[in-house]
Amino acid sequence: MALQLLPSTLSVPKKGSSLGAVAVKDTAAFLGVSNKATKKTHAVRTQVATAPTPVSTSPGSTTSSPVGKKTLRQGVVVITGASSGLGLAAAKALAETGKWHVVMACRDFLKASKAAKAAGMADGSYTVMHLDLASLDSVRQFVDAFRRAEMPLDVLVCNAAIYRPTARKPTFTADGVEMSVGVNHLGHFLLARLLLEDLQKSDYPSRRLVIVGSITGNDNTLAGNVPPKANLGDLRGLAGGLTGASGSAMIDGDESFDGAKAYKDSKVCNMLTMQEFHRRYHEDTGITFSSLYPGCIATTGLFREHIPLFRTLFPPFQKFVTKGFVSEAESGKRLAQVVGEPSLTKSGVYWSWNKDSASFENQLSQEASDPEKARKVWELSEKLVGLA
Ligand code: NDP
Ligand code: PMR
Repeated sequence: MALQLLPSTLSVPKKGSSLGAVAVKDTAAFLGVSNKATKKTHAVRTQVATAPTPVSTSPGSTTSSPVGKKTLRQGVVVITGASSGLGLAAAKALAETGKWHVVMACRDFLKASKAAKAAGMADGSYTVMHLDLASLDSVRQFVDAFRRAEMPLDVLVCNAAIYRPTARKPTFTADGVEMSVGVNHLGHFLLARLLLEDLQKSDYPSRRLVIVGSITGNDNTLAGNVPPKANLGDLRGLAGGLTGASGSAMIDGDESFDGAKAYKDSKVCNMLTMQEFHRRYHEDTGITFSSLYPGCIATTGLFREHIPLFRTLFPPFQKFVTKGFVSEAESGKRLAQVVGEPSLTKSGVYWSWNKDSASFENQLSQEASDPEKARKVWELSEKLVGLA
């Protein structure tokens, strides 16, 4: 684990406990890159870390032009799972604008660093920080490390996911919860709940929490009707902790494990969580809560566990038959819009794009928009991550 490889090399400024109400372990995996501020209009603080790549930059919270006129400072966006696919493409698209400093929150530190470099992201436009969503301790450590790095938080993107379509048996997170729901939903749920207070503190004009959803969790579409269909049932499995050992590893309580369904169920949880955040916090905080279906990015690492034949046929099938295919670069631009476009500030929306790549507010399926289910998922999730 990156945390075991890197902690002694770290030198992140420590802050008082005022920033965090949550008890966390004093371990952080923070590594910086580059040291050059690029845009005159963005005040950028430079911070030196005694890590293998020694220097990182982070945006300051105040800005003013030489004539004293206020200008928009560089925003800070945290993207989970930015080491490949959609997350990496969005990180690149945002960093390239010069308007965003991207915190790549990744489980494999070296992979993320290499991916950023290979993608041509400029030194100083991003920071890689360790986050393993399969461990609630790691989530809390990430929050602690992020706070000690003294960057503002303007936008959080919950993007990381795993998909285990061929798994016949469940695997489990460090906390003993079925892996797909543990990583895709519960890890993000804790992360978003903890970082909400940081989003609230931000002085950025449009603060956002984006949770990536998917068409395959929506059975009001053809794609969402491909078996196995998402179905959370009465949530009895989630209530039982998804431990598998003493009960079910599936949210609906089904005794038999289905990796593809577990993924789709987790996506329903993602979309329900976004809406519940909206209902609970939008009015009081002004934060925009949104989800999206970025299109079918059939070439990403998400399908790494699928059978080879699927991986060969899936991209042409999506390109030429369903015509739902999008490139990683295009999907990255879409997610970047949800992060920063002034026209996409509406809260509670599940964004999609039409064939001309124009965004529109999409309809969620009945289950993925059921407020009662969203409330129950929220309350059960709180218990499972130790917030209630
Ligand atoms: P990728 O596999 O390319 O990216 C997933 C990312 O999540 C990787 O960076 C991966 O890290 C990271 N990740 C996995 N497990 C963990 C963990 N335990 N802790 C931290 N990070 C983790 O897939 P995509 O880019 O396709 O998926 C991104 C999002 O897009 C997901 O939410 C997915 O549900 C959604 N989506 C994808 C679609 C598609 O067609 N591909 C369609 C609709 C939605 P690592 O690099 O180390 O493996
Ligand atoms: Mg699907 C318009 C039709 C459409 C779209 C947009 C998708 C997207 N898919 C469509 C149709 C079909 N798919 C049809 C008709 C079939 C039966 C042949 C089909 C099959 C299929 C499989 C086996 N599709 C898949 C799989 C997967 O394993 C992928 C999945 O469910 O991953 C969870 C998948 C997907 N199809 C999509 C998208 C976006 C996916 C990946 C999804 C995701 O991350 O949610």
